[in-house]
Amino acid sequence: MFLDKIQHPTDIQSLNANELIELSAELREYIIETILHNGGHFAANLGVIELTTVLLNQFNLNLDQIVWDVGHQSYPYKVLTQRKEELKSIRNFNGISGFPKIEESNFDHFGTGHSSTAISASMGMAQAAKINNEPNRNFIAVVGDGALTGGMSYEALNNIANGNLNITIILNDNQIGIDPNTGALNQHLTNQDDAQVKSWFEWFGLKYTGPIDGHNVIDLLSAFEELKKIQGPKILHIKTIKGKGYLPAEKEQTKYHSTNKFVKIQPDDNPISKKWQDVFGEILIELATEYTQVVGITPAMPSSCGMQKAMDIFPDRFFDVGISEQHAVTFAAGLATQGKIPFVNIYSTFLQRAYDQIIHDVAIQNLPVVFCIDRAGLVGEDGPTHHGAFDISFLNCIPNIEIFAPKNAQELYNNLKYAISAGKPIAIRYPKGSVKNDSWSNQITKTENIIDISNKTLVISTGIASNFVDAVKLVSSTPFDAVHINQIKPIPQLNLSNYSKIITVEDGSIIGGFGQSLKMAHSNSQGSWLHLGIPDKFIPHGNNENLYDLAGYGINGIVSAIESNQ
Ligand SMILES: Cc1ncc(C[n+]2csc(CCOP(=O)(O)OP(=O)(O)O)c2C)c(N)n1
Ligand SMILES: [Mg+2]
Repeated sequence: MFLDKIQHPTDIQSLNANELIELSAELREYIIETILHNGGHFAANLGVIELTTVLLNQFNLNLDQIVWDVGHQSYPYKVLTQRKEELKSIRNFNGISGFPKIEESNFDHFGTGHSSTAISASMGMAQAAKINNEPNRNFIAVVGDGALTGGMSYEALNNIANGNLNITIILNDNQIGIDPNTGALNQHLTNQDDAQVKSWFEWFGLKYTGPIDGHNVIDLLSAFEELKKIQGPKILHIKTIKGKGYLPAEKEQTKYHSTNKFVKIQPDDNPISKKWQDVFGEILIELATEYTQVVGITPAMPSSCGMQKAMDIFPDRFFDVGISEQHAVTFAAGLATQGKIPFVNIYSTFLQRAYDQIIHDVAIQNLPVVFCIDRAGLVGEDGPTHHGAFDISFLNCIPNIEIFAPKNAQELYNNLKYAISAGKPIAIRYPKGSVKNDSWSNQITKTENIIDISNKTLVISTGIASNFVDAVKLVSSTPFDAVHINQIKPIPQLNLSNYSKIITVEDGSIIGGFGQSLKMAHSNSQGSWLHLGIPDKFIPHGNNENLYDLAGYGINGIVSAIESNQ
């Protein structure tokens, strides 16, 4: 057993080829066993086992640094860098993160989670080393073929030849992202246009090596021996198989991208309820059937956001544009100028990438783009890089946009349908997980914001936070009035004159969020205000129930806010 003997990653530097092959086999077995049991990103990790062992054999982590793009494939690296036992707790509350994280380990040299940052980050590191006159240090960016489709990668490549930096890009070409990749780059990679791929990278000023078999330790070793002799920026193109060594994952790579949803055997908290993205996908097909102007865009998330079926039915009107949130939004804006009604579906956390496009291309021109913001609010195990904490706050200050937060499937339908005739930008945010009431009809029932005045305390909530408040009604010994608000912007005017205490609850950042804007719109109300939501800190990863409590707006937090004397 080699795996158990590794105390420090530099121990791997002394292993020979056969020992590295053995270590890889042990590592693969350990990852398969642990992650199938615990859940987590799966297939991508199996594809980089040999790469990881060889990288740690060839480079010296006391000097050299590695940036894993997206970072969902960093599990083997975590195991080999003193976190073997901790892998068993990966993504759990108080366990290690599912992504590289600077505060977790000295060997995590740069935190990732969102894609296409690795080339820029390692260029920054290499530039600093150059300024510090440290010519012997190597900086390595491991980038997937999916991550290479993201705009930041191109911006970095455009600068990479400046300054002769000591940087090595590893293109981990497994010919898939979560779903099959799209676009010209992917086509060249898939068609194995090796000469074209080589000349494309050389055109940016990179020395190109490859493609080689990324599961062949001997080939990897000799490629690195040669690469290390080359000064300046260079790229090693490796071909790998996502899910390598676990046949079901090799066969169904999308399904096995992340295993907690599919493989792990655990009772779902509400197995009969549909997921928000599935309800979204079904409503989208209904609306696209009824309204031919409806078009749809997803940046690289067709399965996860529920748009795949619409893409299959309407291949001319629904588009997967690859990891390109900025392009997705401006592409939608262009479509909208021509009378189309684009439904652009982007997770809250990834929409952060397209902030200027929302303002400059959509809102200023008051174009009817519908932002379908999935995974809004806390997302559990993926943690702070993926929590959808900020969308209400960052959209609230943009003129022309209306913002909605449905609490159930009917409201999601109402909001999506309204967006078709609104004639302006609409944002509809909904969370990860199951929908509490997952049926809808095409008879719109309008939410009236009626408050049945009978108590001194009023709880005002939006989105799924209103479901939390419904649960509180069943357990709180102190009576209170409650109202659910579906439309966050423009914020509604409520009659609050009866209340001495007003509590707002939202699954989003307090600063600039729903509660604060409600308070601002009711500046002459007499009651005291208390805002529950995500406080001014980054919430860690873990089970959402724990995280809601930690953030203070879980059922316990709402009950104690109601019962406190303030
Ligand atoms: C900015 C951004 N958009 C979307 C995602 C969601 N996402 C996570 S992994 C992934 C696919 C990455 O594909 P690739 O780089 O080829 O890695 P592989 O899983 O194939 O190893 C996507 C789209 C993300 N992490 N960041
Ligand atoms: Mg890939």
